Amino acid sequence: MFRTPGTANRRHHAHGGFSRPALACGVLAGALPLLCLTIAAPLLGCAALTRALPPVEAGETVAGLDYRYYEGRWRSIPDLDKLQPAASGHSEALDISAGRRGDDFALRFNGFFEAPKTGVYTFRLRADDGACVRIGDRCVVACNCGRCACFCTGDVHLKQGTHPIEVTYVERDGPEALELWYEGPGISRQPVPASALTRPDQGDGGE
Ligand SMILES: [Ca+2]
Repeated sequence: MFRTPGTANRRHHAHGGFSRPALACGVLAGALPLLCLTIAAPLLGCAALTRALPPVEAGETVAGLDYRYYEGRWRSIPDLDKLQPAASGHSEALDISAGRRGDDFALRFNGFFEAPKTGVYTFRLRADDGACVRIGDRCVVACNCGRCACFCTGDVHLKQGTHPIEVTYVERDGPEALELWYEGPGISRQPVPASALTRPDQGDGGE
């Protein structure tokens, strides 16, 4: 049974059970950055989940994701469009070891997510310190959890096929973590496997 679209960005504790409603603690990113917070989807310009996103023509793809790495000290995910990456490359999946140091960096992963069937997909995100997942033009889930072990959850209605995915991540200090789980039509809750993620083939043979 899948939840009704439009209930994006709920917050759960890592070991099961619902926390207080997400909006009860939803604030703009950065306002209280070290507390466990869920960012209300509308505040991030997230579209209502009312229609299935159509797939895109991805062309030739290979396994993995493209990433860009940024250095700086931020309390929440910065506007990476305004920043120059310090490095870039490819990763097999959402691998934050692409960061070149332990603290004060951000990563942006881009590629494609393969939806094997049309339906509602639920994504569960845990990030230390913060992260945001976009699919197509939708902000699916975002959290600015700091060091707490909670998952933020969001839904997106996808048509079968290939969809652009972007995951941004920021690490300020202390431990770091990024986990993305999903469930959907015919898919039980599990970490998003590398096999569901691809990137454009840039003629490097996937290297
Ligand atoms: Ca951290």
